[in-house]
Amino acid sequence: MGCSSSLPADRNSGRLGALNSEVSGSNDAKNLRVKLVLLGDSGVGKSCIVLRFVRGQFDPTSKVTIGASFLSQTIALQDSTTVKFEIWDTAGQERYAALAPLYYRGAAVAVVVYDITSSESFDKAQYWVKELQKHGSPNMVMTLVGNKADLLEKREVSVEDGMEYAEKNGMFFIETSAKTADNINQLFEEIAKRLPRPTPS
Ligand SMILES: Nc1nc2c(ncn2[C@@H]2O[C@H](COP(=O)(O)OP(=O)(O)O)[C@@H](O)[C@H]2O)c(=O)[nH]1
Ligand SMILES: [Mg+2]
Repeated sequence: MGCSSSLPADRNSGRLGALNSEVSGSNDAKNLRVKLVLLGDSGVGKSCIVLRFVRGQFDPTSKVTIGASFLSQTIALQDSTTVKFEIWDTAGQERYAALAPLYYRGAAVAVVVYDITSSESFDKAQYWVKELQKHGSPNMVMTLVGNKADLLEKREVSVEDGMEYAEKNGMFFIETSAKTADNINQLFEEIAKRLPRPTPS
């Protein structure tokens, strides 16, 4: 079981519909639009992170993601720029690694997620980082996320290990909880701040 960010309701919801509007057009210096992909082992909480960020919800009983789902969310930064994240929440890439390049091709941002209660998922995260270093776009903003930070008593991966690995690989690192909402908005705000800005002509 897990979060499903692919409910049919997405399509017709006025709020998301408005944000999804293609009228917003292309990037300018003040309004960025970026493709973001999530990668990581199955069950680490990728869909829950997206759902928490886009809808402010956590639903531990909803279904697993089938295929890939697409959601978008726009945030405003202090300098009055807006960033529209077009979020590709993948499933299947966990098992069918060969499909993954289809998802991360052209992505400006990759969020690699592991579960702090699973050292196996941390190994898997490192696999994805290497994969992205080999095949992703060279100036991709890469982020390492240790999710389920609320499950402290079950922790298998230390903050230091996460931080050290991220630092070595030039990634931004944060621990989150989709359950308690801890650091979820911060994650996306920090990504937004690190995006390369188009130079005004
Ligand atoms: N305690 C806790 N459980 C979480 C958290 N995020 C996700 N989960 C649970 O982990 C399971 C997998 O989540 P899901 O988002 O479907 O993982 P995905 O396969 O990576 O998309 C679900 O049962 C969620 O309820 C979290 O931050 N804390
Ligand atoms: Mg999922």
